[in-house]
Amino acid sequence: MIPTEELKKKVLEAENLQSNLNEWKEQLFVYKFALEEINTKLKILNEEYQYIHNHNPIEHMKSRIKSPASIVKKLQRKGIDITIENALEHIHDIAGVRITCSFISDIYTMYEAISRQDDIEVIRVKDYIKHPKANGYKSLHLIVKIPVFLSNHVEKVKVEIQIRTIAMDFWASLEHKIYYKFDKEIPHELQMELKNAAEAAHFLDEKMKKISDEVDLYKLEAMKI
Ligand code: 0O2
Repeated sequence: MIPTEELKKKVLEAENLQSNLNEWKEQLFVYKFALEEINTKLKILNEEYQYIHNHNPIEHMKSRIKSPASIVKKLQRKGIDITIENALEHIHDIAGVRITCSFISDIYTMYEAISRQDDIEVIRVKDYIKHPKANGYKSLHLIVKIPVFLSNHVEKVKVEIQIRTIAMDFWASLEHKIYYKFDKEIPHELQMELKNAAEAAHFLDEKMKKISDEVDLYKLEAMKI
């Protein structure tokens, strides 16, 4: 049984949190505009690439604003006081875009194209493809800052861009579900199986790229005839 005083404290904390979350919603609207700008930029890059190289580097794109409740959980996980100022400073993925590409080479094509844009400032790169996480997770994570032009000022807004292949994405979505199903304590045998699956996904990425390159060679040969 929870003692009455402790229970009262918990109810008060929950009430404070709820009122914080409602205030936060108003502060987060600028992230929506940042996502709209990034989405437009990525769409243009993809179409231009298709026009010039006859190939779409982006298979699909998904963007989201992190819910205030998830922001609070992440602050708690990091051991940081729950304030909107801390959220804006320490949570880098309040606005997030996930780009899914066909091939690993497309991931770096997109990364370079994004970095070349004058108004985008890349402030952090985590390359989990060259340096996968111990569980097998692979993806390229960028934190960028993009200016949002409001009526009386310009705000530089942080956006997290995750770029991965379809195979990496398949693996990550399943791993994410398993992680939460086992309340973040995945049994050792399953961890090993996931690691093997990540290697299989990487093998598939390399194999598909090889096949695609061979198809390009066939096309070139056919043009010579
Ligand atoms: P959710 O539920 O997806 O939103 P930092 O930015 O350094 O303060 P952070 O944000 O943990 O800390 O950095 P990192 O490593 O770049 O991870 C950001 C996001 O990448 C995570 O967000 C996940 O979406 C994804 N990610 C990272 N590691 C893994 C992993 O091992 N498996 C899977 N499936 N996804 C991963 P959140 O907020 O942690 O989670």
